[in-house]
Amino acid sequence: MFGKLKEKLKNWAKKVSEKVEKKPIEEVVETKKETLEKLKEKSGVEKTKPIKKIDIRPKEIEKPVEEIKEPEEPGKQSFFKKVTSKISKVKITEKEFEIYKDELEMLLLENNVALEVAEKMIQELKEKIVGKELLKKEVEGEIKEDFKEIIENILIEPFKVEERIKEKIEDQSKEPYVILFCGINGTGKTTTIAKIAQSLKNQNISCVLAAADTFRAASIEQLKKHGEKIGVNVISNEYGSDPASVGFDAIQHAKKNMINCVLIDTAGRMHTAKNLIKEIEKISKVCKPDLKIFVGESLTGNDIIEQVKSFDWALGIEGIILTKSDVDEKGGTALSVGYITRKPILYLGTGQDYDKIEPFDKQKFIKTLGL
Ligand SMILES: Nc1nc2c(ncn2[C@@H]2O[C@H](COP(=O)(O)OP(=O)(O)O)[C@@H](O)[C@H]2O)c(=O)[nH]1
Ligand SMILES: [Mg+2]
Repeated sequence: MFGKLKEKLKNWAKKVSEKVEKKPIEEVVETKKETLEKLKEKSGVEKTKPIKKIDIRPKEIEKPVEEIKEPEEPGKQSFFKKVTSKISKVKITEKEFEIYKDELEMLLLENNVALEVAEKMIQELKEKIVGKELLKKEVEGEIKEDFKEIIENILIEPFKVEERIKEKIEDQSKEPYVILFCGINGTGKTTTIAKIAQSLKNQNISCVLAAADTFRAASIEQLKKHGEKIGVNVISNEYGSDPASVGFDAIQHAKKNMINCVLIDTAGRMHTAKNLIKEIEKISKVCKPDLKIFVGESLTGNDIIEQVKSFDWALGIEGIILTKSDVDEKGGTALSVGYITRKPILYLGTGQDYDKIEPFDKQKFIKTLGL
């Protein structure tokens, strides 16, 4: 899962680190000179005086030695050693960053990170790293740490769907919690509904499924089959019947039978098909869902952003499920879609079986990227 982005980010950080280490000697000398100049300024010694005559005690050095993170024996470090540990530091200049930047941008774009997000990541990385004094061996780790922080800020924190359902059960309104699923054909809506129904059942939350995809051949049978396997009722009508009324019937069934949750399956529709988008707007108006979830494929790349924007515009989406992340080698979609839409990713679909769904976890995602 997401192996390509992980690999590429790792390689990039390594390459930058190696290139910085192999800086032309003049630049390293420059850095040494600068560091020394600073030290001299701090200590109030005239620049013309030879270095060996500089008389400064450890307390006068700008940063304490501990911050340099060089292994040392306490109390035994000579003044000379302290100076050399300082001067072995490197800095990535703005000019250098510009050279590495293009490669980073390319690898992000190639791995489904949208341009807007790639640009934001690069800008933030630049602010964090350019001009920062680092020991050579620290460069790679610093880049990874910076990426981690950047991604943490980019992704929206998801909420827990079960908790929302439980809140509604506890407020004793006797109304079921209704979730409407939307998205284009074949993304995995029906399968995801079955997975969520199974997961809710495991948590003693009762649910009923509404077969409101009355359009696609065999869709009703598909949902019924899932219902039978999981042991959950499916409310359906004829093919071609009004999907909003199927949703409505399922809600009535839930109210009558004290069922906690209604999951409404809908027909896939292209986000560009205005009449079908109108149809799902009607389902939403009739069924008044507590939660509207967009289901999209992790593999899709930039197109998913256009899809979710259209559904959001028509319905007001509150969360996203990314399916097929198990077969997504890239990983950038997850990074982009949440940031651009400002909607949280709630779950990742990780396979075809009922248990192959995971609540989206930012920290876990960051770890998957090797950061
Ligand atoms: N590998 C993988 N396949 C999935 C996942 N979710 C759904 N699928 C498959 O995607 C195909 C389409 O799913 P379906 O639920 O019918 O999509 P729908 O048209 O949106 O309802 C089916 O073959 C599913 O088994 C997933 O997370 N991983
Ligand atoms: Mg379906």
